[in-house]
Amino acid sequence: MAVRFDVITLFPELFAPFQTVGVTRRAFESRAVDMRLWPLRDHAEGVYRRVDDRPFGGGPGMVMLVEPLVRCMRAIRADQSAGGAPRLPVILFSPAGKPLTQQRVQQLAEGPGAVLLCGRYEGIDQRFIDAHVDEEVSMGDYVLSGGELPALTLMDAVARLQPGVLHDAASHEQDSFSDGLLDCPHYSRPEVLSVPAQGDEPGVEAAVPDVLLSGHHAKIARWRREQQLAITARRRPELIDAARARGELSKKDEDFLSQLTL
Ligand code: 4FV
Repeated sequence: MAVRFDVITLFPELFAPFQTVGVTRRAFESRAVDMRLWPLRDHAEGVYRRVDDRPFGGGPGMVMLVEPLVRCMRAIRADQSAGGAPRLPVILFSPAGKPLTQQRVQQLAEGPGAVLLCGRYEGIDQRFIDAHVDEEVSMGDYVLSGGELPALTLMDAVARLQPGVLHDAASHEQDSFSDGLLDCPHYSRPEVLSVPAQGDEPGVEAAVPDVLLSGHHAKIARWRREQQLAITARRRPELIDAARARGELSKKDEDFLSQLTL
């Protein structure tokens, strides 16, 4: 199923790279991801076509106004209906949202899609959020100037999971988080690296782990799994607990973890 994203934004020009660069270009060209941009300014009225105003109660910054957003939503809903698309949920990007996870990305990748609401300024009038927003999603505990980069991030993560977008379909199955763990290290040519130090820059004198050159696929798979477990246990132990709770750790995994020095 194609995944449709209706993107409400004050800066549609920020979305050009998604359509022309990297693997997401393929997702866009194949219509695996159907992105429709809705410039909010088109739905502003009056001489100044205002989309924001000063906050009641005073304080710095501006707040995005309800009425242009309502008019924009009505246009989106009419377009969804006319195109036979379902009424898609509205996602607002905000530091107050639920952190985005690969599990949520995988759900979105199965379609049918969402309306992506890109805020600017201090944020959006709460009355619009209360009436129209189904889900708030955060990219992390920091503050951006707008929701456009979160929208691009989410669409990128969804697009790369679409059939035919990655050269090797198995690639995303080995991603970090695809099995709830962080990814293992990766190596490529040359087998033995000898890059001399230069000035303050250190050299790199290192070989590729022998097991990766062994051609023994079962041993390679085991080594990679143990690398994932070690990296995850040391950097994000809560992900180990979550995988255990889901019953996704084998006895071999548990035996390895029990002897691992953190
Ligand atoms: C954000 C984040 C974020 C806050 C005000 C947009 C900005 C402005 N979105 N994860 N962190 N949003 O900082 O998702 O409207």
